[in-house]
Amino acid sequence: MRNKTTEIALQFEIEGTIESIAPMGTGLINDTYKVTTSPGAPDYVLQRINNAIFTDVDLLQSNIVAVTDHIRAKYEAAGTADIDRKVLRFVKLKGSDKTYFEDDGTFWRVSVFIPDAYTYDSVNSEYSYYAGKAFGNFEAMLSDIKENLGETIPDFHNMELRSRQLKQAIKEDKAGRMADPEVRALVEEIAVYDEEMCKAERMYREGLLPKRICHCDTKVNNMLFDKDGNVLCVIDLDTVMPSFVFSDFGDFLRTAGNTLAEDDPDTDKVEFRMDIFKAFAKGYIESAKAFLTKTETDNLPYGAMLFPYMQAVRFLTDYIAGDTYYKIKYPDHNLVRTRNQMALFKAIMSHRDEMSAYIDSLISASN
Ligand code: GN1
Ligand code: MG
Repeated sequence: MRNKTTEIALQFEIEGTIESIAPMGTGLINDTYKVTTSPGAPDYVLQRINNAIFTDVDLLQSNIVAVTDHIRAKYEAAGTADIDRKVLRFVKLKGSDKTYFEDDGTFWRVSVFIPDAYTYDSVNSEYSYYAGKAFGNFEAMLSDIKENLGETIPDFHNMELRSRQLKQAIKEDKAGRMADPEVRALVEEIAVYDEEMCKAERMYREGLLPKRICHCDTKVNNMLFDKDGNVLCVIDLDTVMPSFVFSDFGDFLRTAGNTLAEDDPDTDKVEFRMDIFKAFAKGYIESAKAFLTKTETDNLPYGAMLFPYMQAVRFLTDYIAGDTYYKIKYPDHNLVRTRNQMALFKAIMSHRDEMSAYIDSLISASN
């Protein structure tokens, strides 16, 4: 008897015959499988979309198709080589234009697997420079997209909302975790920076800060490199939506700039790697400077601080609410993640002036 994932993969217009389907990836949200087919046919990536989080799968897939079609058209117009390695391709259902399959309340999609491509959980400064160029370029390519992209998770990176959600979780205390003095201490510490960290939303309301199409999940492992370290493409496009440029700048540095993984409990060893910051900022500004405003570049150091802070708020909210959002491997996982991200936030904050001086030097060198 065929198993479930095979049944589902067969709903899509895939080539060849399926030889095996095995779990892959380390995402905290969706479930991902590699579909290996017979020699000669491409392999595929099958994903179960977490529709508790992405509640509008139709909007999600139409965003992704709009983005990948737009990027593909740009590469075609530029005569770029190897386009199928530089932008994802989502496969349609048999006999339909749809790129997702619904099965009894679960939602699935398939994209073509890009062979000989690598993801990394940490990178050196050389790779960070390429990553900066790639994410700046991704935003630049999407700056003239005609389709109106919707917010696949409304207010995803809105710090004011994340802060309200934490307050709500504290009030409800569903898992009874507010009794823990450490949790209360973390809540107090987070509150100290709340107003300052919410400044992007205020600047937006005052008309000082634009929203642009951003990737919004620029974790270092959401980028594919070839064997020589060249960036092939950006993956995990679920959260591509209008946001502040801080999203992409900050989330890359949150993951690549940390000396530890985001859930490493040894938080005394958390440091912020300024070599990674400098290389990434240089690459990013080189490819994004044509559209970045002065307010945006002046606030990039704030963006670097905002993301570990926001992530700490989100992890702690989930811990207090009883671990309903992020996949966890042990009971305190979200608490450990919170500690780690707060340590990183403070480490980044201590480099604030140095970051600003470096960004200023990049901008003046490019004028
Ligand atoms: C989630 O799906 P994944 O693991 O790449 C999350 C990000 C967080 C990240 C923390 C839709 O990303 O926002 O930064 O975990 N994605 C969503 O590791 O919430
Ligand atoms: Mg991911």
